Amino acid sequence: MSSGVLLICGAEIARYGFGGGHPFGPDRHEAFMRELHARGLDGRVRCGAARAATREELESFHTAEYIDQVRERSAGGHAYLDGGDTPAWRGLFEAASYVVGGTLNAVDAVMEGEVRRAFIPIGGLHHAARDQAAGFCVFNDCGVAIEMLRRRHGLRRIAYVDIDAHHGDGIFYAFEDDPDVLYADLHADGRFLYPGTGAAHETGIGAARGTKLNLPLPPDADDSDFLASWERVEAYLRAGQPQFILFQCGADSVAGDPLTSLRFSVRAHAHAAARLCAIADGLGHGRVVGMGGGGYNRRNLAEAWTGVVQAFLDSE
Ligand code: V1S
Ligand code: ZN
Repeated sequence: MSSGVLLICGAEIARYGFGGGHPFGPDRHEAFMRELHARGLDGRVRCGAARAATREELESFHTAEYIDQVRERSAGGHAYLDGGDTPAWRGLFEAASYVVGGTLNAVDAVMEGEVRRAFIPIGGLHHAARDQAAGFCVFNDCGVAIEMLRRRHGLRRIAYVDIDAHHGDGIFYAFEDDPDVLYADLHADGRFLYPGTGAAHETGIGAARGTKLNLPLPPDADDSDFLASWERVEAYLRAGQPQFILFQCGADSVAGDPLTSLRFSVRAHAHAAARLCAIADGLGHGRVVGMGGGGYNRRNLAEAWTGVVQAFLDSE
């Protein structure tokens, strides 16, 4: 078994974001990289650049019509891809394709045994649907990763774990009827926060009925609420025995985020990362890929995500 942690970073993914004071600004990558350097962790990880996802890879999750629409609107600029959260700009199609390619690089490196863990800060774009942009998310890198883990790497049971403050609706509804996609999501109760979904009774449909774990929290939930729900995530994963764990570790669940009112400390993110590594190791494969997700307070995202990378390194 190989060791080491791969970090996908660089200008290709840093460009993904929106200017003009939008919360998902392109400065988020730099905020994270500075903290990684300040903690001396940049020299302890292997760094890799992202590549652009191919059309075929994008089509594993998204519809051809939607991909064309993103290309056209982003070439034209100046329009929203959704109801007002996700502005199009010239170059957005390419930037969004690099985020997907970066997550696929991370997944491929883990599957090829080069590393056991990998992290991509500008990834985890969990709101994009197969045919629609939503909530700052153009292409759903997590969804493409799940599809490619199956098609390219032949895996069947894949776990998606999400502690971003917002419910991961793009993933949840895309795989709602698939019992082999394990889904565990801690988020602020949808009655109080976008996208309004992810109630506890949403456990999957059809063959997957009763197999998904949505854990909505009160809008001001703190670390003790997090830990109580997290116990259920661990039990769920141990019972489900996934062959790969994707971890969307949005830092907007940390106290002080301008978009949400959850009050986790950054210790929650490090704890979740450490426990996921222990679970993956216990299952005999050790495969964990972290994706940064949301987080709009720059200090918080820098501390939460470096905490995740530190936990990945400590688990080696
Ligand atoms: N929550 C929240 C939120 N805040 C904003 C927002 C704030 C300032 C801006 F200049 C632009 C947008 N939008 C929202 C949400 C979408 C949140 C997406 C989170 C993404 C993630 O962290 O989970 C993963 C990367 N959208 C809404 O609440 C919808 C509106 C209802 C309000 C905002 N207007 C702009 C569109 C409609
Ligand atoms: Zn979020």
